[in-house]
Amino acid sequence: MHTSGHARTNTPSATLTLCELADPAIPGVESYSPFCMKVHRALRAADLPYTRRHGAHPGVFKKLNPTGQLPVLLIGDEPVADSTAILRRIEAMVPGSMSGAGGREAAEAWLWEDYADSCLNGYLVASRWADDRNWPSVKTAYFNALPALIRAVLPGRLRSTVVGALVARDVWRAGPAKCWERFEASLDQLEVRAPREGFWVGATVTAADVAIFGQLHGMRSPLTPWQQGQLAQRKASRRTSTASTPARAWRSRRRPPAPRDQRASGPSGVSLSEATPGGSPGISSTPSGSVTTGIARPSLRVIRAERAAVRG
Ligand SMILES: N[C@@H](CCC(=O)N[C@@H](CS)C(=O)NCC(=O)O)C(=O)O
Repeated sequence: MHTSGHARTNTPSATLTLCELADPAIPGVESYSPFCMKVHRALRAADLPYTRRHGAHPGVFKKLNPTGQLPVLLIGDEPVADSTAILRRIEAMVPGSMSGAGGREAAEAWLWEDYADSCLNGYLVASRWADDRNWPSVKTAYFNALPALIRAVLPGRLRSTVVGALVARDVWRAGPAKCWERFEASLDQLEVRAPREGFWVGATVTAADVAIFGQLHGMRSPLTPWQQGQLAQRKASRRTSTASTPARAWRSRRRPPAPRDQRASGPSGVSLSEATPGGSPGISSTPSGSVTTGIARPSLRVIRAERAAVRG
């Protein structure tokens, strides 16, 4: 039964298959790819059941996407590449699921989505590929399965290319200290921008929530402990009671069942409400404390009390 409250049109009779990289087997992290994670959450927000297809590297799906990138969503046999295009198709299948109430709200949602995919993604890529503190664990996680000879050469080469691109994008040009200073300033601004009620741009989940979540949550993995710590600090500062919150109401109203293969694989059985509900995707804390992802809205009353205390 459809429970999300969105009016479905053009719902595909075709099956949906998400082509992606391996599941890292970390609870609540379906993928190390922030773009794949974003699509997981978008499909779940829209109540669209899907199955997963994994490849060892993005090139495995090159026939489906000539740019060689993931994710690709197969709608029946039709490949839809690029997370933004996929979210647009989800919106077409389930109107309102990604664009909210439309008009200005939709415009805001897609602008924030672009901000997450470009600006926040720069920090995520820098944290994994450029930051010397994280590179050893990233290298192990990404490349350990390769034959020794390839492992000795490929990671370093790829790293130089990725860091070069980060410099060209001005993410890493002024060096690590400046990059992480800007990152912290961005987190401060996002936290101030977080709405007191509802979701990032309105009363329902939009593309903004899933996109911001994908990038910030991608920095909460053990691969990037310092960045994880930065996010956790904010989470801790807003941790609250288990009182009923909009997020909890949303969860009971809208949580879609996990796809069959996800239930089987375990680690992705985390509810979307941990991922996207309003307030601050990726910044504010979960009210229950039982959730590792910390995105659900805390009690507004407690936040206000905390803020008042800080100001005092
Ligand atoms: N704009 C694309 C970006 C996707 C992307 O960067 N995917 C990465 C995995 S996180 C990838 O496939 N990288 C391989 C490559 O760029 O060759 C989207 O939104 O889907």
